[in-house]
Amino acid sequence: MWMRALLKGGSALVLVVSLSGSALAVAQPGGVFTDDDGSVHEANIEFIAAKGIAEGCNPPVNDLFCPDQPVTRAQMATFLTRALSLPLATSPFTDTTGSVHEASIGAVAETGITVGCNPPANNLFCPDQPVTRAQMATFLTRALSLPLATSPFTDTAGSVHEASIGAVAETGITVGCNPPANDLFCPEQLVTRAQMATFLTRALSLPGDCTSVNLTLLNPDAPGDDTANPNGEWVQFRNESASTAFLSQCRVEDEGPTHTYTFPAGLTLGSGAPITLYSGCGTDTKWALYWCAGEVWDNAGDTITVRNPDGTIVDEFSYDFGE
Ligand SMILES: [Ca+2]
Ligand SMILES: [Ca+2]
Ligand SMILES: [Ca+2]
Ligand SMILES: [Ca+2]
Repeated sequence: MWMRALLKGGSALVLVVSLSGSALAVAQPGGVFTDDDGSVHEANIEFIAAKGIAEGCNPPVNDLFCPDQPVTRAQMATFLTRALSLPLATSPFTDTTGSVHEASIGAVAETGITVGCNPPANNLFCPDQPVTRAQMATFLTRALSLPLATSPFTDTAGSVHEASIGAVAETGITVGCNPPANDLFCPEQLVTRAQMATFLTRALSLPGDCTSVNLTLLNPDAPGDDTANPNGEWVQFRNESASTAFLSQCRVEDEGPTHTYTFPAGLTLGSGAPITLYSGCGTDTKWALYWCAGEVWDNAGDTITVRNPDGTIVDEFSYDFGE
């Protein structure tokens, strides 16, 4: 008997496990890495690799993931930058010059995910320091704008990361370190690359919150024939809040749910930042998304609705330009 384990919302080519009782009942290697075969994290490791978030640890072959290696702060910056499609930026720190992770470190600094490792000066990032589980909780809470929460664990009282640990527990990104009781978080334990893969996979499957996202500009009439130039029509949104918004799975509708665009997993929008949704096809960037639907917005009149993943309307605009 064969079972294909599918990732929720992810790629189908993830993990194939033999459940037969025969001598051939060895776990079949799946995906591109061989050193994660059979790991409880394998599906998530192969998922983030397929998404381009993580690469192997033995370039240029890259058939190994080194799942048990701890994640450094510099690597964490790159994982988060790729997972959330953050714009690369100049690093404000003095100890990251020349690092291959420098622009990603700049990105997580720019978005407020990290503030440095030597408060109050915070001119250092400590790129080679490993990330603890407590620090990971804070990075993810800031990256996803999660609401702070009371920690359900007994070993996190008094930690500066306590409310962030509560936040990642509340959302199901983490479930504790001592199953099945899971009343401990092990805040000082180092995050392994395998665990990071699982945290990121769970984070990317979280629905976003677009409450702070408003429709700000609209161009329903493309230059020339709209059906031949769908990228000439577009709508622009802006994050009106003071913090980064996590837009995963929010929807844009054209006069009802039949024409629906869903924001990609992991999409964030910085405070005050705009993002433009074009009706035609193209490659998404930080500032531009492509619906690839042909003409969407009727020139004479139409309604644009923005919904949270749970269906609630967060913004709606109708126009009527007459004949
Ligand atoms: Ca594998
Ligand atoms: Ca149009
Ligand atoms: Ca036109
Ligand atoms: Ca329409």
